[in-house]
Amino acid sequence: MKLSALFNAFFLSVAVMACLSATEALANNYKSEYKLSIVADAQVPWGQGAQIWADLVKERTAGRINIKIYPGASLVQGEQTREFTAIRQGVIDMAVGSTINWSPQVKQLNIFSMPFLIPDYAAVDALVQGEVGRQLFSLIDNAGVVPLAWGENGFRQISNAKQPIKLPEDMKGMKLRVVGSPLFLDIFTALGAVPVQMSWAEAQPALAKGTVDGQENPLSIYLGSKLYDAGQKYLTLWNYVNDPLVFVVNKNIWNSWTAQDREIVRQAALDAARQEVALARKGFTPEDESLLKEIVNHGVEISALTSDQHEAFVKATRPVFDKWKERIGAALVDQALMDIENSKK
Ligand code: X2X
Repeated sequence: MKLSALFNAFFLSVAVMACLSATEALANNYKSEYKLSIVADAQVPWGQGAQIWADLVKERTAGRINIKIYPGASLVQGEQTREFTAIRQGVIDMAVGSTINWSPQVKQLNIFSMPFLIPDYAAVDALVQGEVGRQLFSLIDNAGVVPLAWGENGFRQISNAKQPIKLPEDMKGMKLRVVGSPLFLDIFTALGAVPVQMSWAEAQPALAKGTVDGQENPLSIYLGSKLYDAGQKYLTLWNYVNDPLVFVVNKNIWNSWTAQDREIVRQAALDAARQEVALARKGFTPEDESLLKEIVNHGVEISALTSDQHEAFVKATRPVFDKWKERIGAALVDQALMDIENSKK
């Protein structure tokens, strides 16, 4: 063999070895499956958005990152207010999570559950895409979880099996299921109802059995979970809080990926989130009421509030707003109020 051929063979084998070690590094660092948690069921927009993210990532990484979705908060045995801690600790690799469920750990996330703070979609967008969203992402990041994109569960509307709710007195003594997040106890206690904390997994059978009278959730969840079949025949559209979702990755998992793959996962989260928000709003807007009509067709009585009725709810929950403004941080709440005001212009 000529010397040059020998050199070529040598360089080739070094190159092959380098390639192999890169593949091995990938094989060693990358898991065969990444567990992605959602609290909702798979078929609602929240679950569809998670699936879109998983599919985009798989396609764009040529299968290097393979994500499996675990609905119903099953990775934390249904205990949805433990989800954030489980992501931080690495029990969960990734999630599309509700700000409500993570607010016990990151108290500023309660801002979206401030009663009657957020009037419409323009206001939601102004908050999550603006300074408030940036500050919340940096708090989530400081808590050890990498936030990538904002999605949406939706405006939460109240349903019950007893009677139409148009004023606070209509819910007096009503047993209403709420998520295990303290702000919700305060809101419904102030309104004269009896809030009962339980997970979403427990809530669905409890509603069907009539152990509780009502619940509050976005219409996509109401419809997706067929709550009209669980006796929830009265629905009030009051837009009292909005429930954004956050697409996140555990920090160690994030750091285990190459820079190129991180960028792919981030971009896929942004793309999936945009589609998810559109799905969550579809059929429930003044331009397209198709899903609202579908709910009516199931024999549900829908109430919208007059401005006086709306005011009665705002007034009754004002002390709760003031108390939680201090807890969340007055500066952040004032920033939100300013951004919402500007979104009206
Ligand atoms: O538990 C709920 O109500 C749900 C599914 O909307 C959340 O996870 C916040």
